[in-house]
Amino acid sequence: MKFASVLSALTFGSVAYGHCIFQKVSVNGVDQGQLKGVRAPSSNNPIQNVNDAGMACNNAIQYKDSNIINIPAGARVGAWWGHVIGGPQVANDPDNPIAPSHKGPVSVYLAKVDNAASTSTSGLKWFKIAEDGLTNNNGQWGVDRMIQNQGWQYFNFPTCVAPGQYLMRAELLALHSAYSQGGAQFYVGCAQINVQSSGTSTGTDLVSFPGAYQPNDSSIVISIYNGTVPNNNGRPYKVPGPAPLQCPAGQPSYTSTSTTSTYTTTTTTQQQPQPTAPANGAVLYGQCGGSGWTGPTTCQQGKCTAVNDWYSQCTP
Ligand SMILES: [Cu+2]
Repeated sequence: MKFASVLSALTFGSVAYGHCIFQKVSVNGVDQGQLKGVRAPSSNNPIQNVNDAGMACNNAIQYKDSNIINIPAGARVGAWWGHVIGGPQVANDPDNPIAPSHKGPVSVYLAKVDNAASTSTSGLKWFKIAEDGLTNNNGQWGVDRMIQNQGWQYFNFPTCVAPGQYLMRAELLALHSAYSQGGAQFYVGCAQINVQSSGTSTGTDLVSFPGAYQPNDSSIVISIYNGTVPNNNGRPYKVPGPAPLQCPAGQPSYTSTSTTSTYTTTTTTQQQPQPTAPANGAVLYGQCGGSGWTGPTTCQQGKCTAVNDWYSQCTP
């Protein structure tokens, strides 16, 4: 019946629209501002062709400024996703920050650039610095943790990344329709950052976007559901792309001793920031606990407050 088929087409269409856009960054709990230092499209449509040029930093960029976000190596960084620009599309939008059907991993990559505000996004060499895939025991994905954190995809910025400017690429891979080739949905966006660090690494396992992923990659063409449980049938899930950068053990985080950082990018002879010796407890806004955390559990300043199961932070 014609009416019924139109109706089901409409229903199917609306289901597919629970997409999202990467649109801001936080550094050690400090929100850097909506659309500040990021390159964002106005469309929340995914990319479904891994060879699309937009796999680097998305297509049809609508929002772009010349801000460059300072990130001290070792910081707790957040990438914020919303259903549309600004977050909810309607009041109590159930698809904000993304439709919960969109199970899958989230990742972060960096590419070293001369000028983060002006660089082209083609031809860059990227390395992965963070990923959050599937925890098998409960079928929870990186996307689920992002939703629990009100759109924030949190990760620890590696301590050993060399200072200077980078594009930081956030990637969210939705696997709900990934059972056939071309069904996986990639959401990507880039931020313009300046790393403050005493590290020396400019990455390992460098890849290109597009190029890093194959259309038939077993992490990209996959049925994640066992009945109604999205647990990949109890099997581990390998997040696509290379392994995240591993820093040598014992490298101290870059910490600024004052609230206004003295580090500046405008001087020609840059002062190297001096890493402080590992002190007693985490710095203010630093991480002080959470599942899997092996760092300090006390605070030099403030008190250690649990944000969620995975992250506790020193707050004033
Ligand atoms: Cu979608």
